[in-house]
Amino acid sequence: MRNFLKIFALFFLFILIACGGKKEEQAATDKPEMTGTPSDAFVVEVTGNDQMQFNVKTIEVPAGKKIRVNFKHVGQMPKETMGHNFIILKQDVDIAAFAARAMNAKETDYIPPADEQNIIAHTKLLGGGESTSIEFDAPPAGTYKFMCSFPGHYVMMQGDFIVK
Ligand SMILES: [Cu+2]
Repeated sequence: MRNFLKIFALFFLFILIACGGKKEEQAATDKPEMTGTPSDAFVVEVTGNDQMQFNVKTIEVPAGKKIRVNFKHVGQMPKETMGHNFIILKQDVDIAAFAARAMNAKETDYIPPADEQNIIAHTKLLGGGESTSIEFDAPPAGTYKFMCSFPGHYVMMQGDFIVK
């Protein structure tokens, strides 16, 4: 009987410790989420894959809002051969001409420095499994082009970014 009580007490202690540890762990992982992004941003989830495709052809966002784009490369290929970025161009920019200039800008992740003025927002270049986030103010209402500027990708990897 004594032994039984001892074991029971040990068991009870073990549960206490286990639960205590779990609670602490949860609190630690909860923290970044609570202090992370401002809650007023409109969130858009975009992915790119090894088949050279975005998950969306059209993105609609509200005007006058802060926009957060969570961008993830859901493939496995490295960024040297299947890199993806997410770029929103200003309205008067020719997407084919921009893509042609971008091809020569490997050192800057295919964002030509001289073209920064033609871009509303862009992410860095990702390889398979990587992800990133950007935040920016929604441009004035209208339809914009989004694209990936990795050489040859824009033909398949583009769509409309609509602000209304
Ligand atoms: Cu791409």
